[in-house]
Amino acid sequence: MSYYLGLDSSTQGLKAEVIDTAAGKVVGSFAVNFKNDLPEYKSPSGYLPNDDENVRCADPRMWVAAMDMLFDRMQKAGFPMAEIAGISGSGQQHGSVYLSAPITDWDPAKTLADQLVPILSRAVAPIWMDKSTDKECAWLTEQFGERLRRDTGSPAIVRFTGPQIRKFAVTEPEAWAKTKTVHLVSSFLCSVLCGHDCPIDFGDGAGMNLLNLHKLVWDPEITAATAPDLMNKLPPVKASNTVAGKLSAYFTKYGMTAGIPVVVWSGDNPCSLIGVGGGSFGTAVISLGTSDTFFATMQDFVTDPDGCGHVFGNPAGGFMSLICFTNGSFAREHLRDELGVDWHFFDVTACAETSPGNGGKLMLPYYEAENTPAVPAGVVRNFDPAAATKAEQIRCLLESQALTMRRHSAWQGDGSFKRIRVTGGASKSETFRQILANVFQAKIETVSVANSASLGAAIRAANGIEGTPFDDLYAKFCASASVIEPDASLRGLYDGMLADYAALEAGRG
Ligand code: XUL
Repeated sequence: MSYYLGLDSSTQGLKAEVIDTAAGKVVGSFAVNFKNDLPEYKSPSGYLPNDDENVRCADPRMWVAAMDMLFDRMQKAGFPMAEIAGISGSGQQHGSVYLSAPITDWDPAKTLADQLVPILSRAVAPIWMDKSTDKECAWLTEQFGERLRRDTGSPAIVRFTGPQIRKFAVTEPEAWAKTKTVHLVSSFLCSVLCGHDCPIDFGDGAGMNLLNLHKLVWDPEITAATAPDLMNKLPPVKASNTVAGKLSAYFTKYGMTAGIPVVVWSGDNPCSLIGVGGGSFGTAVISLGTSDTFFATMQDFVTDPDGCGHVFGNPAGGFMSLICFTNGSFAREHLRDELGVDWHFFDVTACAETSPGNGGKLMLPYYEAENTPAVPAGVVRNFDPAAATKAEQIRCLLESQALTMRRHSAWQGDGSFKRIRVTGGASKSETFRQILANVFQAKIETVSVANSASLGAAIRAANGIEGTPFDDLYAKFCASASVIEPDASLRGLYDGMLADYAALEAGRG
């Protein structure tokens, strides 16, 4: 048997991707959407309504109800469930589930959601969209300063699990005292599959402000300061290829085989790195969405001195970075509307009418408050837009976006990425891909992977269980659809513009 199931529990729903490693193809894709399929949980966007817009919590019963529904759907669709030889998964990062008792095996006569209720010490699970822990972040920063970033890979971050745990422990001490285990979304759902508590992997564990990435253990001082007795409430932390357990007999009601291996789950970003075939050293991935996200493999553990980028474990070994640029397609759409042009003009004509470097025009495209660097909204240009053509303004935005990505990923070693895989809506623009190739002086590859997190989870299952090397699996499932080479003659031009961009950014501060 060579079918491996990858699950992805995201903010919006639960997805499944099944791969056949012998045939080298995806043999099944299934999904449950919280809004459409589980309206009874009143979480159309994946979280419960709250008067405080900084609070974003989900109902963990919804996540397990989605699991029952998804497997039922797969079985009813006639999918050969018994062929599945192993499973792994991907979870939205940072979210936490609080349990008052160990997970024990499930009764197939009842639903998972009903059986979860008695063991929840907290009815809700804060998710990555929660921004309500400013106070806790300030406190942890006061205690540990730069050490937090240097040792856990990130400064104190509001959505990260450590500050979230602290908020719960401080505001609800009785419920905290009753809590026996704090799981991440990933380790929680892995535990649900196995019918017992499972470890957290290095990939997702690194998004907690608790894991010492030099030693790959929970940091004793930071953990102790975060919440009383936290060390005893955290699951063990393990490498991402660890087999966590065997599938519980509960799932035989969906035609699955009890006892098949389950590989520890990881976070959605670590799984996506694998799913787009980006897990080998020297590769970066740029996902061009509403926000642009840059993530890359790292051989050694280094951190961003500016504190904007994060470091997680790379499921293929070593580390990965994650840097989020808030003004991605948000800025591109804004400028396109402002100029009143269509996407063809934006993506094709504008760059054909202008030339690389664009006479040195640069902008800080902060149409909304930016994450990287952390600054409030406010667009800054080194030229007068009224005196520039529409085409020049568009090239300026695209070149500036490529330059800010290069500048703020340089802490991993400027020029160390020889291959960048691009995904997301704006990756369709060949012009933007050529600009990225020239600015980074790297080969830009597109990949036609629809569900990178669930595919990455399936690939991780195959690697962890069959032992098939990641590179072989990438060749089968994540081949590049197109390649653009950099124009080496433009290296000097963009090196110079990078320095000018840094100066413009410094001038703003
Ligand atoms: C990463 C992050 C998000 C979530 C989304 O730090 O917060 O990408 O993982 O699911």
